[in-house]
Amino acid sequence: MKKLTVILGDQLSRDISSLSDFDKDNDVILMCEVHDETKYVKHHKKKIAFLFSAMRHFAKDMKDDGYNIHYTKLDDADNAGSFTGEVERILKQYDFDKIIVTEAAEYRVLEDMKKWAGKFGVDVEIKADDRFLATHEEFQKWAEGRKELRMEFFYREMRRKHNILMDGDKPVGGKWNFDKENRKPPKDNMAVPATYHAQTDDITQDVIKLVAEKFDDHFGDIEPFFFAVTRDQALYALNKFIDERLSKFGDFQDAMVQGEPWMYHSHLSFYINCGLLNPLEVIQKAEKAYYEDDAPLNAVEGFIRQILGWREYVRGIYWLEMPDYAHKNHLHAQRDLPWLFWSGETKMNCMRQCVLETKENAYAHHIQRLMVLGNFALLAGLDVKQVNEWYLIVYADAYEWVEMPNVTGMILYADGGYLASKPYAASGAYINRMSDYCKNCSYSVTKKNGPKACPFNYLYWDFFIRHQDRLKGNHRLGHTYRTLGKMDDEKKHMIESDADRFFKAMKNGDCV
Ligand code: FAD
Ligand code: DLZ
Ligand code: SF4
Repeated sequence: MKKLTVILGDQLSRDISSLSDFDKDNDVILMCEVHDETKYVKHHKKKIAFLFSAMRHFAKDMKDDGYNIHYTKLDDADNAGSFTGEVERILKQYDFDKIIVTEAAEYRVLEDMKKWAGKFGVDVEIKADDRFLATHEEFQKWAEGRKELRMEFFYREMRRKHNILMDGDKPVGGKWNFDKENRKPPKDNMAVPATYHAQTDDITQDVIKLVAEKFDDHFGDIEPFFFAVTRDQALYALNKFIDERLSKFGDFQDAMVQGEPWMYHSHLSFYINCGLLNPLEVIQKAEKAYYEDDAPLNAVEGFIRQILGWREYVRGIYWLEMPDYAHKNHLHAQRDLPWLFWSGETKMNCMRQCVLETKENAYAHHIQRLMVLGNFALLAGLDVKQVNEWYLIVYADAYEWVEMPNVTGMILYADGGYLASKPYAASGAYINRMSDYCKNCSYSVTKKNGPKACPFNYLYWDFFIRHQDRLKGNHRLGHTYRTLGKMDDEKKHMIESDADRFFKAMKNGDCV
């Protein structure tokens, strides 16, 4: 039997399920760079270059190991431009008895795959993606009958299932979660170790040239290019994180410092999401660092929770709720995404820093995504689809399955509280506490009203006034609405008129 194995750009793992029965003497692997994937949103230039280079390196390594690989480059003359088109083209060249593929991580692509058998009249086997640590069925079963899904409880199940940081059936250290010890504000003159910068080789240089030519009108800087593009390099990046930054990951998980885009985060999401690193190996490396006294429990547990908990949880929600999830807009947010999200031209220093770092690196860490950019999108009532598209474009780790629940559920509360128990709304005081951005800002974080006041201060209250009908009943917002209830009408009027002035200026294209 001759089989065709299709490997997508985020399936760059040698132990991917689609390769488990591969017969080197008979079978063929298809990998392809296709316009449909590069254009369905206008991805950041660095994101395309990263994936193409990682794909080309993966294909080369596999070829060197004797796999028969059919690799289509983007500018190949007969490139059909889509996964389906490329499968059709190769089926015309060889006789295959069967197509094997690991399920696509995105709904859109999986729907296409499901049509291949009918369209081509060939047996198609779509295998589960066992790189994820919870199966679809497990997540469904866990979610069944629950009105609200909460990550913390799911995470405990995952800890038990994979025996991570467990002492028999109890969590190591006596607690499941050490966040009380985490999330310290930044210190002055922090000496954050540099992130890994890989050397570029000829393959990467070719790709950089291609992307600069073909995707000139896409957002983002292509150079300097520093991502790991091979498994060895990604492993090096993982080891560097474990050795140099993991021990402080918990303490400074929420801290933001001007000029320090990477902080003590791992910068591994790109590699995990495209398959160069396996999530379980990353978790086990971190766990080992704890047992060998190389990192404290608050850091290791906090880090592991992000991968074993949040990453699996958002994927579970995506597959449980798609395709309806893509149309959620509980708060009827409809304001157009302002140009400042692309240009970084704003007087709000926190927003400027986060947008410009995103443009340069195709990366911003979680708190920048959540509590600065996301907080602004929530408070300003930005259109859910436009915000989703922006996040899918700008980050090198962005795929819909992980991006959408974080945007629709976590930052915009557009699913009405299915993923998060309350909106992650914050005033300027939070950003001031967790960063040094405010001291370089044109606005004053301590001022509550007027043109010099930090916009987050009045936009915060304007948001809760605007949405009282929907949010007042939320028991986690009791304190917020009690404070609002004590506010006199004059104060509320000042808040609303400041917000109105701000939104009008933003719509006008003024630098706000
Ligand atoms: P670390 O802080 O070092 O965390 C370790 C790992 O945990 C990450 O590499 C990632 O695999 C995982 N992780 C952490 N938080 C989350 C989370 N909320 N959801 C899923 N996985 C998580 N992550 C993506 O991988 N792709 C996205 O498109 C994406 N979009 C996001 C959009 C918004 C609005 C928000 C608030 C978060 C988003 N995240 C996304 C989650 C998180 O911000 C990134 O995973 C993280 O910033 C990546 O950097 P890191 O590898 O240094 O992460
Ligand atoms: C993100 C992306 C881009 C930009 N280009 C390609 C590509 O040309 N070929 C490919 O195989 N994958 C690409 N990807 C990743 C895919 O979008 C990703 O594999 C699917 O969306 C997963 O469902
Ligand atoms: Fe951001 Fe407000 Fe601080 Fe300026 S004052 S950096 S707008 S939080």
